[in-house]
Amino acid sequence: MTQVFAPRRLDWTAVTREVSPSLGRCELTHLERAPIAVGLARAQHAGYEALLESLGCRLIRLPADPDLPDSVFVEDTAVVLDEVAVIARPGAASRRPETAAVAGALAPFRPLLRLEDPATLDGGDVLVLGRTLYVGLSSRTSAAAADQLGRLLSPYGYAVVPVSVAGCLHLKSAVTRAGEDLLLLNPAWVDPSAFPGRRTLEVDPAEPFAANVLAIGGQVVSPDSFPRTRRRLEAAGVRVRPVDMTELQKAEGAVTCCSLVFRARGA
Ligand code: CIR
Repeated sequence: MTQVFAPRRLDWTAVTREVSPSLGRCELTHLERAPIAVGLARAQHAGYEALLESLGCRLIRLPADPDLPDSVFVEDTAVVLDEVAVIARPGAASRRPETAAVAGALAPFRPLLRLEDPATLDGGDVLVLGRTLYVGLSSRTSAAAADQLGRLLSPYGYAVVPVSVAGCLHLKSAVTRAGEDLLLLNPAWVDPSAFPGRRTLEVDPAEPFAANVLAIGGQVVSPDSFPRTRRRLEAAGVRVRPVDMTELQKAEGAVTCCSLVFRARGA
């Protein structure tokens, strides 16, 4: 019998960037420096990219830059919405040159807006829920950036809500979207009452870093080092796609940071 395979639907575009050979010199805020096996980091990153492809993402892979240790963490360089993309001004000065290549990759898809000096913002601090952007006030992202973002995006119908975050690098270290109407969060790092009217699920207390998951088309990508939180997600009806991320985690990376995923249109 002839089998007919439906062509895989590529509903999403995902910008990624190869792991830099200098990843071991990454910025660190809350973790002690530990040796990173760059070859293994590359292999794990390739596994992450393959998983995104299997979830329906068309990848745009930017080349590694040996002078930019953290450039694999593309999420921090931009905020991509349906109408526009905002190029960030990362809080760590060493990371600001990362934005040029990402802006070049996004330009065919979205009109570009830019955050300007003195505002600083890492994309990891921006949680988009519908027409609301929750912006974490962290060591990387300033209140001035939340103000500027609000001014840039109000013409497009978006509201910006600043959120206090403590004990972790970014807002999205503490809370991410795990489904249409479900937030996964670590209440030690962000106050659940900052998200009124939203259904929330807490990480297992033994896995404080597990709140960062990447939701794509009804499934979530999550590091396989968080089995307890995975069980909580599955009990809540969420389909989890685990991925091995140990080396990027040593650089304070997580699953959302390694891509910019947006609805495919334009170009
Ligand atoms: C940094 O400190 O900027 C990098 N080593 C890690 C960035 C992780 N990005 C993210 O969670 N969005």
